[in-house]
Amino acid sequence: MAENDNNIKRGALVVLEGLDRSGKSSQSVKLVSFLENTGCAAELWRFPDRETCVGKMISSYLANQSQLDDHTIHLLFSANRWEKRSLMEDKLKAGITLIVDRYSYSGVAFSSAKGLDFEWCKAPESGLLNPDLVLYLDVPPEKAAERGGYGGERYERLDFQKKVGEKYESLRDSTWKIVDASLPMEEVHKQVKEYVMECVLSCANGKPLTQLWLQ
Ligand code: Z5A
Ligand code: MG
Repeated sequence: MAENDNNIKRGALVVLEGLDRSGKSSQSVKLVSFLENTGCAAELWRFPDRETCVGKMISSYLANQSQLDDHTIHLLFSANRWEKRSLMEDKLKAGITLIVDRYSYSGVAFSSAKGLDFEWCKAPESGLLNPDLVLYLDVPPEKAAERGGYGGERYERLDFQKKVGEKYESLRDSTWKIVDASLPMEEVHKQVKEYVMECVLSCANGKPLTQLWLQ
């Protein structure tokens, strides 16, 4: 795909990011059903996609059932996105909006919080599809830790989550909208769907599909 693809009428690529337990998966599900109810074609995607061969290796690592070098797991997360890139492009061009639960920003924020070089972490993500909108669900790590299920997988520690939050801050750009995710779920949904509707309409009217972090 050329960098300056025509102003094609297409679906929107919407990414949800945020600390663990910030509510990304809950809001992604609500968004897709809201879009479907308004007659807009939409699909729910998530990374890691644990169904592929690469995804199964990631899943075993996250559950502490296997050990991998930090660089290796970083590249596996990235490969897991690359293996889905052309399908994502086809869906968007077919007019389907993709609501994506975590993307490249999680990859860079988590790996650089472990101590890997920030720019090195961004490099393998370069050339993936650029989201039209990144919804960052902003919640203090202490508050997220009080929510259900925290502590089960690798990375779910308060000190580490604070570092991840700092790395996310360095990744913000003009596609990001910061959402107050400490509010009750329905309030968060209200904010999120307004941003998404505006984005879906602008993509339906025609918008180039661009690539992430190209030099
Ligand atoms: N990772 C990485 O290192 N590199 C990469 O490239 C990628 C990921 C893509 C697995 O991710 C790990 O992989 C993750 C980053 C790393 N780190 N860890 N650990 P995952 O997406 O599979 O993680 P998860 O198990 O789905 O958890 P999560 O995403 O962190 O949670 P969430 O989706 O943000 O939250 P939720 O499941 O919607 O809600 C959590 C709980 O809070 C639940 O009980 C809700 O009912 C409750 N909740 C949600 N919203 C609210 C509000 N507003 N108020 C009160 N309670 C709420
Ligand atoms: Mg989730």
